[in-house]
Amino acid sequence: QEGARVPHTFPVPSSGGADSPMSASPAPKNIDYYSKFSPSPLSMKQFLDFGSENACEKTSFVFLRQELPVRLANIMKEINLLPDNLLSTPSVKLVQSWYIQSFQEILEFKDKNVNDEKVTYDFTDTVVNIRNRHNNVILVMAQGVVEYKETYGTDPVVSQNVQYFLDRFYMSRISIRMLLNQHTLLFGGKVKVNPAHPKQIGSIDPNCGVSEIVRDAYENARNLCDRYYMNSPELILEEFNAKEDGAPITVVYVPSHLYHMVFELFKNAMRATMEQYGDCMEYPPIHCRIAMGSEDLTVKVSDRGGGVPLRKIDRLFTYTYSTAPRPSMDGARAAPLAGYGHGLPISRLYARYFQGDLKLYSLEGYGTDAVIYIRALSTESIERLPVYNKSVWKHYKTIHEADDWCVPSNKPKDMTTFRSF
Ligand code: W6P
Repeated sequence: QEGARVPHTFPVPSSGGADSPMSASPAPKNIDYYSKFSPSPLSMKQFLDFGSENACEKTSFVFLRQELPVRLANIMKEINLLPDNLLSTPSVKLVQSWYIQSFQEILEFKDKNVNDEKVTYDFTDTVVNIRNRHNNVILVMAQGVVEYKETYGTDPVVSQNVQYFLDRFYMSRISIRMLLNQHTLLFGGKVKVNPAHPKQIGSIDPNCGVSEIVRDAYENARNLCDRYYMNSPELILEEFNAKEDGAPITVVYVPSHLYHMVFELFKNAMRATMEQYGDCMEYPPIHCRIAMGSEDLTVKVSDRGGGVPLRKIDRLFTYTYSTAPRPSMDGARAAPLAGYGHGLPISRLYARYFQGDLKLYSLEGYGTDAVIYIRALSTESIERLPVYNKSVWKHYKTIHEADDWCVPSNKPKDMTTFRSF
């Protein structure tokens, strides 16, 4: 990997943080070192192999004590490229201190003996602690964006950089948590099998039943909808299996990721429907179509909630747009059904993580189709990971020049100048 070696100063958490003094820490040098490696994307098959009979905790340990510092360092170098105003918010500083702490905890295992059971046991313990330390990262980063907006307003260039950064940062986080989860689920207990999901390999279900997850997500979204609106639209679910006519559609996938995405789509579809039909007693149902083809597994959620004009679709995926300066929620009432928080952009990252996607197609005045694309073949389901290099640096530091398209004007042009008579 050819990386841009740009001079940068390593920020010292000004508020002290809970961690060791940074001046005595070898972290910056080690971050530089590990950030020069590219992360190694794993395929579904490789994840499953870690859970198979012949794989062991030692193999996973040796892989993770290298791969986790690489993934952490790659994204930590990118945090340093954020605009100073954002980098210096207490929220971003706090998140940054968590990354430094976790990075150092993993490095402790660098020269430890693989065959010492105490070492591998302590490692698994450290992995659990790291995962817990980072539980609130999304919440705290969202606060950082709010703090920034309240202080500096919204600048389109900053907004674009924040979008680019958070998409990569959250994708990195999804991937790191996937590694942490697989390790603890496979090696954290006495046995590899999870009693609640005996057929899963860690968090992966080799026969993930799509319609079950869709129904589950619908029922839970419907519960929220009923509580908030006193009513909810019905679900019409259809399956089209082109691979095996009539057979239930299954895929090698992480059920919790699929659930997260469809739950988010149902909440949005329900809210649009309920807001569109006000106090009517009847609501148009939400359609869900699941199709299995040779390349794609597609899940489409369609509502008749009035749709969104094309001009406003991008906003639904924009972190700086959807982070409202704290919705004034009166504590007595339930949380709103869909917060326009970071739910949609993060759902799209889950889809992209294994080479899929999430798209919205809206017909303003009618309704919206939200579509999740998932790779049908597990050989094509490979982690999509951000890497720190020169072009990343360019992305943050390029001076944005004038646009190369005309600005549409509402003012009618004075055509008299062109009159030919
Ligand atoms: C809308 C807006 C939206 C976002 C995501 C999914 C469905 C819908 N429907 O009106």
